[in-house]
Amino acid sequence: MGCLPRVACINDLSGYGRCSLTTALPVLSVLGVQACPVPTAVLSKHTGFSGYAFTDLTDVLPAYLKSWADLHFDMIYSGFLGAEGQMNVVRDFFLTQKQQNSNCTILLDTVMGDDGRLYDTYTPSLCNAMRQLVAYADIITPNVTEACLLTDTPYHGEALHTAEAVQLARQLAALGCGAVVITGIVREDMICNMTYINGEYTFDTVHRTKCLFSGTGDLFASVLCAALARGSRLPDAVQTAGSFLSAVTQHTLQRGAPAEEGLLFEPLLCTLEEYL
Ligand code: PXL
Repeated sequence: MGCLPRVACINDLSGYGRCSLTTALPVLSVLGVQACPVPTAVLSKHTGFSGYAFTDLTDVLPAYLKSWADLHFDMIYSGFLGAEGQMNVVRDFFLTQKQQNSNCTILLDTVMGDDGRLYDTYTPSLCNAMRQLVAYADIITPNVTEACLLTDTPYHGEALHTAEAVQLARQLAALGCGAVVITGIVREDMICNMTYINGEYTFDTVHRTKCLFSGTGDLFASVLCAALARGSRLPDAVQTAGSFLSAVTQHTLQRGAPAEEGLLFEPLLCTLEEYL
């Protein structure tokens, strides 16, 4: 009684560049959700910048998560993994939390790449580890690039016909997750996020800006996570995330910020609750 929704956030800490934990923590906090970070790697700046320093925290994770065995989380939100060896410890954490609380929702943001390319530190075996984790998730949020990677589908851009998107979602669901949200499907001047649950799908459509900002997927998944932790249904949480992202993207463009700075979400954080 009296507790806030509590979420374990498995993700990297990038000191510069808005992404991963530096996005997830403020978004969850501003919506009144307790965010508990599990850092998978520490980077001086995200991998889109040159010359970043990278420390893999695989060796830190077993003791870190073991010490959390007596804690209960309403959700686990997992994103960027530092190395293939993190897969087993993350999977075991999913399983122990589910055992303690079958209502614990596991949101797996299958972070691997964007715009047809893998992120710098992602190897084929790390992608394979991500594919295996999908079976333990309630909800996954791949972008089009990641949906293609996970299903071994040739990538031909972010524009997908409905039939192609449904086919991808069906194949992703067959990997063993509960629900699939394919993000960033391009339709002319619109962006669609598709929610697929038990063979049923809905598209949420928002205005598209042509500029690609780094960390967009992380902001989407973080808002989605916070809305779900606050009790929203999945299609409503997708709508909340899509609308907020659209507002933040337009704000960022208006300010003329360079794309590598990512989305300038800070000035709009205080409005996020209005999107629920
Ligand atoms: O936005 C995804 C992401 C997360 N974490 C790190 C990254 C990226 C994308 O470049 O480099 C470290």
